[in-house]
Amino acid sequence: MSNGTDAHAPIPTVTSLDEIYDNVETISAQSGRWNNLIDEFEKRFGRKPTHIARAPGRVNLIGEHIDYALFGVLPAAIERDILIAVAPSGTSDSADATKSSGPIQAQNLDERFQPHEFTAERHDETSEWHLPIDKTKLAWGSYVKAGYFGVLNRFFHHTSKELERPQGVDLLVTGSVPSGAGLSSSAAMVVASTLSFLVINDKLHELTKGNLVELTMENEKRVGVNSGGMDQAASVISMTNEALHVTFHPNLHAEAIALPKSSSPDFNPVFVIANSLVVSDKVVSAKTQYNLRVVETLVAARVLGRSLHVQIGPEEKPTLKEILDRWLNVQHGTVLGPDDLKDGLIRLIRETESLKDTLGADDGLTLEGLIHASGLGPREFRDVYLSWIEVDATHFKLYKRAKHVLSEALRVLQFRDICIASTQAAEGESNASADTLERLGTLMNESHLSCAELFECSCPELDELTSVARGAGAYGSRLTGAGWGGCTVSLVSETNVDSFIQKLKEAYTPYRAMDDDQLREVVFATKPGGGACGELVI
Ligand code: NG1
Ligand code: MG
Repeated sequence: MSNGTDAHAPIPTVTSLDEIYDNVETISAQSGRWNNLIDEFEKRFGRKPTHIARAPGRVNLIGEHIDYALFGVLPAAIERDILIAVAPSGTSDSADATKSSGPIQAQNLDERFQPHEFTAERHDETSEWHLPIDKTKLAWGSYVKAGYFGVLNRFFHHTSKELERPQGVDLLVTGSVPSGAGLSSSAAMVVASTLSFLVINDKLHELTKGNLVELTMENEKRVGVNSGGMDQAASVISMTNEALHVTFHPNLHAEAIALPKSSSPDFNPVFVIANSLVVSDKVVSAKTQYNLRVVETLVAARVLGRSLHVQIGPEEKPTLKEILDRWLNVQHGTVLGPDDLKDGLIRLIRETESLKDTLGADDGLTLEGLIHASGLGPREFRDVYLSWIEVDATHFKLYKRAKHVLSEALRVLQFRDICIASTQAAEGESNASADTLERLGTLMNESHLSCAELFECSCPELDELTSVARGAGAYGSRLTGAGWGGCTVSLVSETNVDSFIQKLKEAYTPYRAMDDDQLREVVFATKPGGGACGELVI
């Protein structure tokens, strides 16, 4: 494991303006963007920013919708990112330090995104901060607020009379991660905004990278999606040129995985991202899509566990990973090694098959059936599974969801094995062959099929685009991120990248009328980039 992925390592500081100017020579390709942001900040706020926080988006190579079941995933940061220029704006004397924070003025370089101005109020008795976020609408300012709220409640939540007042902050955002595209613009926003408030309030040094991942996970949930921690981990910890195997249970852990390479471009793998141009608005559709899947996979875990005589307390809602560990009698807190985990998954998939009817088979269980299968009373069931999250469904498909999660968790480990073996075989120098690419590609294709048929998180356009991609020479192609729209990721040999992109343009109708610049915005090859705290990539 490289040091940079150590979740306990301290966070290097956000780039200060001095560092930016010191590094201006190496900023090269990105320098226009950074300098423009600094100039615009000065125009709008009358002084230079003191810092720039940067957080990248990510592509998930494999492991979809399993992070919230606490199984490991394999994302990589991409070069596209969110930059936030910040400076303290001081506190106004008239405001009462014990009652409200300094004012936040948030602006976005993209004119479609309106400025937001807000302050947070402190509750008199509990001393908790109050900063309402509208969960029914998708607003970029919500992500800024979510970052702020987390920092306030972690660092400014004390009952002592000597209350420290959070700084007012002016901030200006610019982003190159497309939103609603499964490339995690939301996590990049939350990570960058959390970093901004930490640095201005001089709290950055109090956190490790792992703390930052946990804090940003909590922050993002406040916007309304009960997501796992893949995106935040990838955005914070990723290392240039490596994918990240992130595991969540029993602890957050990140392992850098070198991707296979070959000296022959014919076998050198390149991951190409293609946007289906269907925008997936996860916050708005959470009740019938993302959050519903969270509930389905949790109830599936209970029903499966119960049938396998696993101990589950009435008020608990263990995830599928926790059920697997208990079923295998893994000691609390012990990390199950990859080989034992694979064996366990294979056995649990078999059990799931044999419990197909109990789990609602293909059509799913009604709410009544679901409550019955859980072994809980209606009231207890609602308290444990439905009181904290809003969902809307007539049927709950436990069998299909559990089968997807367990088989996808297995594919992640198989993908990881292939990457590691291809590096080890050549004593550190990866020697990818056609066979390596075929095996990785097959896992990606299987992942897509499972997302489409079992997890039902694809859409006709994603199915079409992945199938067009296979026809255009990809070894494998799958949706990436939550799905229901957004992007695909395809594995293509370096030799074929240009012809692959050309073929997609001809075959996928929404691309046909595009000129080269427009096409480059929606279809692009990517190599793993550095995370917000991995290395300084500017
Ligand atoms: P996207 O839609 O790419 O942001 C979401 C979740 C992830 C993960 C994937 C599905 C958020 C912030 N992230 O990713 O945690 O569950 O879906 O694998 O919602
Ligand atoms: Mg997101």
